[in-house]
Amino acid sequence: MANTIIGDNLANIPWQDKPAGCKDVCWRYDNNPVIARNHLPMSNSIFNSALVPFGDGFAGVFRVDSKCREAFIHVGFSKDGINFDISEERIEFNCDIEEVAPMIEGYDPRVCKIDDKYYVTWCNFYHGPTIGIAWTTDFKTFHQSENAFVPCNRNGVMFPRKINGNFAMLSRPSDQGHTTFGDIFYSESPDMTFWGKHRFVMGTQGGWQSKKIGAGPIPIETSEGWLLIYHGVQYSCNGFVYSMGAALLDIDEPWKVIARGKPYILSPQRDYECMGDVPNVTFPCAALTDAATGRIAIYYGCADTCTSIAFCQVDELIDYIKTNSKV
Ligand code: BMA
Repeated sequence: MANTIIGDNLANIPWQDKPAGCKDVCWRYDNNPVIARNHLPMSNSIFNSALVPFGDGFAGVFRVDSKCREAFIHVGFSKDGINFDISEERIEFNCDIEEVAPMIEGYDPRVCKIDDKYYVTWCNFYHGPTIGIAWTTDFKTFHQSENAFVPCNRNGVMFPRKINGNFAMLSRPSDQGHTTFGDIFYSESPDMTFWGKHRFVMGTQGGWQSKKIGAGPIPIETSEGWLLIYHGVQYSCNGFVYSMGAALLDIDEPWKVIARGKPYILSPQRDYECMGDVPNVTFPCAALTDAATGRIAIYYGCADTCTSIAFCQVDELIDYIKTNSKV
């Protein structure tokens, strides 16, 4: 089969077939959102969250903004990837590094399994936003490491295996505020502490991705390269609009872009994507994949308020990127 996912099978991936007559490459779960803003009594909103297969179900890290409007990361579990049991308490990271330990804020987590560890990366605060890192094996105890970069940086997204013998991460240098610029960069580390070999991957283009871009889910290894789903931002008279796009990166040198879809794959169009605390935001942070069928389920935050799922098929998505590519 052409255009295949290189990875595990996931028979229990949440899935709905593309609706008859749908002409889009990516389609929404018809019972979105799957996590409501008031899922927890203390939550103002739950969005931009990440999920991985764990045991016979799923585990994840969730961005929960409280009714005090403070953002932290909470752990959660799901049997089916659709119904969630999320902790009311934020994760207390074990950290013996005095300068890193105080958790002032944490948001937009990703989770990446490498060998027997699940690495969580998130937007941490250390004199500005930067990339926090922790690992767990059981989603009970989380060990926090050094922050990856000096501030300001957001959207740290790890690759699911070492590249050239090193851990690898995408990130997006930013500023203290609601950054009006942003390109995706690549870095490597031999030990998850010292990061270097920084490479430019890709920058803004026209239209929906003209203001800034940032990596979304953990890149998906395919026969055609790393499949990167990312967010792109346009500045309109109503403020920022966050859509989703996709690109293919070279397997051995992932800073080299093989193909990049010029049109978006999903943009804020439904009421739950257009109305909320920050209108017009679709922000992908995780993707489940099934190598056997080529199915992909994307988890994305909606309007900085709730969490939804969209589906696509790997071969169709890769064809779409290649046919509509502008590198
Ligand atoms: C970014 C982050 C995201 C958020 C997005 C849209 O800068 O704060 O958490 O979803 O803006 O508000």
